[in-house]
Amino acid sequence: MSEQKKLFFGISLPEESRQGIIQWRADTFVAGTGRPVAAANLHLTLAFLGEIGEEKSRALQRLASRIRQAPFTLTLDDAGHWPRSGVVWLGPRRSPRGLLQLAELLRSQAARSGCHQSTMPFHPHVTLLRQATQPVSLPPRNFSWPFRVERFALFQSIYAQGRTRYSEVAAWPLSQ
Ligand code: 2AM
Repeated sequence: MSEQKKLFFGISLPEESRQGIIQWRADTFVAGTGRPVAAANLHLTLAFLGEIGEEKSRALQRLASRIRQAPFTLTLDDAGHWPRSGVVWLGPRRSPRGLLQLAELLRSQAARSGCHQSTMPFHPHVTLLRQATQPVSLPPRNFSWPFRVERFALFQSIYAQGRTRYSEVAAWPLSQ
């Protein structure tokens, strides 16, 4: 059997937005609120695939390469806390149609290939803090990070020496 890898489709954030966000996070949340996600790991998941083998990964990459969609602007201007999963997140108050279409397509292709998809509605988010299980005081919604999304990627989640990092396996441009 081929080696299994933990994979997901997602969008990475531009370096400038990442730096702005981690500075804002440090200024906004008191130390000990949770475990901060490393700047390089800030991303938005479109479709989680879980542990899959090479053959399924290649089939999903072929399908992803055929997606024809225009770029869109994503504005991170909302924040929230999910106490059960211990996640503090940033997301858009209004999701661009292009983002929802792209996630819907990737999620349905994943489901048809046997990758279980959560029955919960897709809630686009960038995880900022993990293990935040105590009540969190959320900041006023006076922040906004807009950026252009011109590509999406398949990432591998690699856990080594107590750290998780996400490595890009392949990426595709958004262009019609
Ligand atoms: P999270 O940030 O909300 O934890 C890599 O693990 C990425 O896949 C993370 O963005 C994570 O979301 C997401 N992820 C992990 N397990 C998942 C699952 N079972 N369903 C949906 N997304 C998942």
